[in-house]
Amino acid sequence: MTMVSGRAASATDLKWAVSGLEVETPSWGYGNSGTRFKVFPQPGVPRDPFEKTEDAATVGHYTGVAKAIALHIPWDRVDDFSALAAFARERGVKIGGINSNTFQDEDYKLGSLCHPSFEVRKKAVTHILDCCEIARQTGSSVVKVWLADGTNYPGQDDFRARRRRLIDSLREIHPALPEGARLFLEYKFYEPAFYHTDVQDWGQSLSVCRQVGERAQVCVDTGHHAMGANIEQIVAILLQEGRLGGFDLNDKKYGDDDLMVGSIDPYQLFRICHELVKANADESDRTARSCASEVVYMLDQCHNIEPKMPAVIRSVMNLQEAFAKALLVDLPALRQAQESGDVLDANGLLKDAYDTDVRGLLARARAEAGLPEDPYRAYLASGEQRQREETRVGGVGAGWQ
Ligand code: AFD
Ligand code: MN
Repeated sequence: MTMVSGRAASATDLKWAVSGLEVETPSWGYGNSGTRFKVFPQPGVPRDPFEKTEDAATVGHYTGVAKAIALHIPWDRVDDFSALAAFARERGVKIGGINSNTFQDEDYKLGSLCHPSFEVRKKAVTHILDCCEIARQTGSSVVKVWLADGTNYPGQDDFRARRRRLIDSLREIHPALPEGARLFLEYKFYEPAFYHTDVQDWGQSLSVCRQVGERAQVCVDTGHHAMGANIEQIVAILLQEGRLGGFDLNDKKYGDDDLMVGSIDPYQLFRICHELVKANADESDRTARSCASEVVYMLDQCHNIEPKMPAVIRSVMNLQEAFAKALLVDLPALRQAQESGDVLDANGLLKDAYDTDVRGLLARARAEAGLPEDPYRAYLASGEQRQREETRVGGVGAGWQ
């Protein structure tokens, strides 16, 4: 039995994980995906952004918390983005972050915003300015920049020249953000560049964001770190700096595997959620508290061999479980144990919360909110998967094009 401030934990303690948390699901998580070796197409996948939005709405219906779909441009380009946003709203979904794509055009072979050629940099800046305009039309509050930019060989280009180009390019984009919107700069340890990546870690992203402007923040993709990186420590520092914009959530065993969040290392996911819950409750650190309250939680996963919809629903539930456990940490007792140097008690308080099986409490909280107690099983029992596979016949399943 987990005690929270001297009493047994209840569904109320973790209610936020069922009716406060907001999760964005990625449009590309519903389409066909794979690795450089093979894409295994699946029956029933959406064929356009409208059908992707329908899938996102279904996930929102079953989970109650995933009521936004993140778009990827040009994969999700439509003639009228305002119409797509209206279509989404009619189904209880909003358009989330607009993810730019400066990594698939032939011109971007040697980079985009960091490219040696002014013309190529201009093309990339124009694309991201277009993403800012799309965000304005959809009412999105995030424009996301992830750069594949880097080099494959020592001597190929100059590190400082590339960073200068990046900062100058982003300084052109920052003023074009819609009112109230933010620019997320996402880092990645390596791949597709193999010698260096221009925005490789949290420090590089943070230092560039600081030079670009107040609305530039860091996006932490949980699969984008060197082995053994302490991600929860990175999260705590970015919160303290007021520059944690959001997460691209997934899990990994070795690389940028884009596996279901919480499926490989749920204890790490819990420790990350604990930093967010702690910051949200920290009266002594207004910057971290304010930053934590505006963090965007987006799944950035690819379901290459498993059926897409159940995988997305399962992922949302994994995140809810991690947050539910984090909400059970007895923070006053933890702070007291930390301040008194009681190592084992402090660790025990965290581990007790993590070891709590919260599935029953979550089921109760969902029932009280009028939601299926087990969204994953409810979806499987609904027959919706078969219906998708029977009705979505013909056309071309969406993918990375
Ligand atoms: C790829 C990149 C990165 C980015 C995502 C969407 O590694 O995670 O956020 O595509 O553009 O997964
Ligand atoms: Mn990502």
